[in-house]
Amino acid sequence: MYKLPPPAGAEQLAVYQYQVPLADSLMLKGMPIHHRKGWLLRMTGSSGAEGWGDIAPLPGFSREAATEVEEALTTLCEIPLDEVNRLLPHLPASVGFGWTTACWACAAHHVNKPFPEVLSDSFHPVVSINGLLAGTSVHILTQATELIREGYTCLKLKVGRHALEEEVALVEALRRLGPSDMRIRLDANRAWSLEEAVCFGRTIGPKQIEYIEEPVADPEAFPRFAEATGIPVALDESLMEGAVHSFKDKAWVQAVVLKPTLLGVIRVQGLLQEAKESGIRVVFSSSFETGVGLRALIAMASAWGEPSAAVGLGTYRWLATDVLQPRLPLAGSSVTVADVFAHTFSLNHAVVKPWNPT
Ligand code: OSB
Ligand code: MG
Repeated sequence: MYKLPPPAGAEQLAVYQYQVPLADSLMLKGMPIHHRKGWLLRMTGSSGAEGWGDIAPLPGFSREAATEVEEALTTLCEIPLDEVNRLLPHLPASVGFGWTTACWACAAHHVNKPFPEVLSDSFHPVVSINGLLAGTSVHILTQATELIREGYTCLKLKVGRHALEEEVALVEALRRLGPSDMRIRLDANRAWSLEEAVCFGRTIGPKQIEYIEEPVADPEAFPRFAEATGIPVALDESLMEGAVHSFKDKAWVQAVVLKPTLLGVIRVQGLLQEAKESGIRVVFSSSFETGVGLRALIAMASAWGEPSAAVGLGTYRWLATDVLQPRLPLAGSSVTVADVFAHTFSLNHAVVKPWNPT
């Protein structure tokens, strides 16, 4: 089921650099960012086939710094392309993601198939998306009203950022706003102590709460949180650290949040296998990639994900401008996969420039 990229027929690699403005500033581990910066790879094959990849390390979340990405890109530009796969385990995660997905996209173009078909013999034709809520309470309620009107049935709320009582009130307001079968995902990004998390969890109760990502600073306390509150946990940051070993007999783990830009493609494939063996859900999610990266994530989610798990691709609305024009057709609560891959686009040269090794 899982294939590593065959760079067969890949002949040429070109690298670009981009900087796109955000519509709303992003708070990443307490640091505001106003632009998304990254690199694009263009792989060209012997048949004229072309595939693009997005390399978008996320400040505060990715392990690699921009200088390490540029070093790796310099190496990619210097060595024969058919030697890159051997290096894959040693490349920074975001570079491995960009490289692999550019190869897959090029292979898809070469055989004239939609991208997801390169990953699996069958794929889900429609992928549903969780609406992402962040910011002030007023802003969150405005966003939520809009998303519910657009048909979103799964909303993800960032918590651990404001006073506990305010966030309890927010969850209760969301329950009143949406239909009774609407699911709510929470994400504390480890902001709470166990006492705070348990107090919050007991006050809101498990109704409609699908899971909470990373409730407390210490992953060892996740099972105690779940036991005390009845709210299951999803793993995100813990996967980067390898803080939780094996999912067997861990009933408190509801899902793993797979972010290929942060984890790299090799690790994602290993986690998929492990999750499948343990009956744990996988939720493919973005790390604020551009349209190029999101296409690849949609391909992975539709080929390898579960049809019932809404994916974490609600980040696209944060980009005020994309590297692709026109933008991807990603406006509603679900994506029709065929539409995304039928979409022809050109590069938005206002935000993308050629990049050369230094
Ligand atoms: O904490 O889940 C996170 C994006 C980048 C970095 C960290 C996170 C996120 C998301 C992705 O929230 C969007 C989603 O999961 O819906
Ligand atoms: Mg998270």
